[in-house]
Amino acid sequence: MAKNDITFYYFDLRARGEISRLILACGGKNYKDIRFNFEQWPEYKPKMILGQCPVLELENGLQLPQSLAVARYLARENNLAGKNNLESAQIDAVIDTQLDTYNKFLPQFFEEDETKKKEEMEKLLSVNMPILVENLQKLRQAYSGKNSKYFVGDSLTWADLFVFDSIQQLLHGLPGAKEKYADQFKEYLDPVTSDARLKEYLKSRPDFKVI
Ligand SMILES: N[C@@H](CCC(=O)N[C@@H](CS)C(=O)NCC(=O)O)C(=O)O
Repeated sequence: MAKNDITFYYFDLRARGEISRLILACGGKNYKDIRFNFEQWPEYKPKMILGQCPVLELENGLQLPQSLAVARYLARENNLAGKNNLESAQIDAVIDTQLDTYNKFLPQFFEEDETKKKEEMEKLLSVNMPILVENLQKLRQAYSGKNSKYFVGDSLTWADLFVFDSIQQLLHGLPGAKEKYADQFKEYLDPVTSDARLKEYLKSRPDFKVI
């Protein structure tokens, strides 16, 4: 590994970090993938610009926080952010639509009130997931190129990677989601799973730890 590689810091989880790892894998560039557990976090926290992670540290030491700012930067650097301004906006619309559900899902892992958590998870399954299915279909129909298997235009973008990652997390972490929705999301997962640039990373990445 070259001395001046960029460095990506995040917990040894997928959660808010995996989208950037997927983009980096797709781009094929070397980077240091620094993963830590909750016990090790106090050692890293003071070194992170906002005391939070994920953080991308560039070759010159500059730190970028905020998972989506990092992912968007990496997507642009790796030609996964659309061919023009309009495609970039369509990609953002897909991602924000996915976030409407994902941002309700992620905090449940920190919810200590088990009754509340169960209620929220049930609501996600029966109310938010059907809306997500419908909204993703609408956007895909409107933005995908003719005969394209991708969300926007005719090539893989970080919208495909984001939906792939977020759906995998939901199918894994939301009780009942796999049984109910796996078939409906298959067409969004397949183009990513079969992308040659990602095969090695998807085969070798750590398995789920909670999410
Ligand atoms: N809006 C931020 C949220 C970052 C965030 O909440 N990070 C959590 C992990 S997912 C964290 O650093 N927690 C440890 C802490 O705040 O000490 C982003 O999207 O990156």
